[in-house]
Amino acid sequence: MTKLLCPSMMCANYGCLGEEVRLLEDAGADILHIDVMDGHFVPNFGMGLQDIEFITDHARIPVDVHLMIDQPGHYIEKFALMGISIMYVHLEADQHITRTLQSIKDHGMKAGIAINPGTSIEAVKPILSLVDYMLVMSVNPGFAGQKYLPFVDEKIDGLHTLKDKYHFSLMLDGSCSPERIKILRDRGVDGFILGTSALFGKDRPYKELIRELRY
Ligand code: S6P
Ligand code: MG
Repeated sequence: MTKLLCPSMMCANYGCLGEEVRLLEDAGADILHIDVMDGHFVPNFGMGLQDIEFITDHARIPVDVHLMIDQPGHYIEKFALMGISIMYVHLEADQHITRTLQSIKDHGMKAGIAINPGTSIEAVKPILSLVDYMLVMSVNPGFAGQKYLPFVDEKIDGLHTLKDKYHFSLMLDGSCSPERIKILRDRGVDGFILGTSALFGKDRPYKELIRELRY
């Protein structure tokens, strides 16, 4: 299976967001990744509903939202109406995670669960049968441009062994450099969120960078 390459739109140039979407699609990106932060679950803000709507209006490829907010279940209907394909909620941010995951599916979206670097496999295992996409954070959520936390590798190996039983795609978010993508693809990661480590701020065309990341 080819890996999923998902540009993180919080790293894009907001001055020409429509053009950025077009260039990323032309470059062969698979899914546009939108980080949503409430200044409470994580110490940062962004992106707003109007930004998300702008992107879903312009995009021809699937768009996901990564909700780094408390009580993400309150926004399911809104995101479904906007045409979001995958809704990631943080295990640590929701008191009723199974209800939220089921409701995401009932609204026609794919259910994604995100876990912080310090959250264990044991904590997420009971709900894996409800999950379509499992997003492992390899940096503390909230900011781009951070250093990879190497202890997360062990969790990736553990989740890899559970993929066949529970049928989810294993995704990685945080400091996904070209070198790391190569190594972790062979260790069972299906998709990578591309930020400043692999794609943005490189002064090279997205098309070229994404072509190189395919191999
Ligand atoms: C971080 C957020 C991510 C970042 C991405 C940045 O909280 O969820 O999606 O935008 O990880 O990538 P990089 O390569 O700059 O670390
Ligand atoms: Mg993210």
